[in-house]
Amino acid sequence: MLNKRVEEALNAQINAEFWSAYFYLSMSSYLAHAGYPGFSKWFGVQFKEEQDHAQIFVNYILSRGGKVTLKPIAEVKTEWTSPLNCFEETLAHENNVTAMINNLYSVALEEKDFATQSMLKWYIDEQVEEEKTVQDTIDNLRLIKDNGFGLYMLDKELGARTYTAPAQLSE
Ligand code: OFO
Repeated sequence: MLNKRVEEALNAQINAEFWSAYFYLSMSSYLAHAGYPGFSKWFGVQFKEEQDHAQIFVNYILSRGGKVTLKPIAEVKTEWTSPLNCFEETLAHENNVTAMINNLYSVALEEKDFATQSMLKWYIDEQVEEEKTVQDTIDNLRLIKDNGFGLYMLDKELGARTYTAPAQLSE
């Protein structure tokens, strides 16, 4: 049976993951409208991954006999100033998500919930990867600045990103 405090923290994280999905769908839409199909596609994949993150938490709560409680998803912004601005805000957001996952892990530690600690390890590793990819893209965009050809090439490169379902959801 799932500890109540852990259950509450996991439910809060489901809401945060759906907010992330909503945030990235909004960025994807902004970038498509601004004429960057590749960056838009990259954020479209991000949108799907965030829904997966939420789904994995839902499945996990249910597998432990817990109750899933879905709360309203807060509004997201719809305007940015450039692809760089989008990636900078993405990094700031992912830093916050990392802090939330770390906090969740602390709750599981305090409550001696070893199964939750074990499942959270995947998220901890995932955050390292997310932050690195976004930081690398920010570095590239800062080098390129307003160079049209550079932006065109990076847009093409990031547009090659494809979605793969995580192992936990692929059966
Ligand atoms: Fe769910 O990792 Fe990004 O937010």
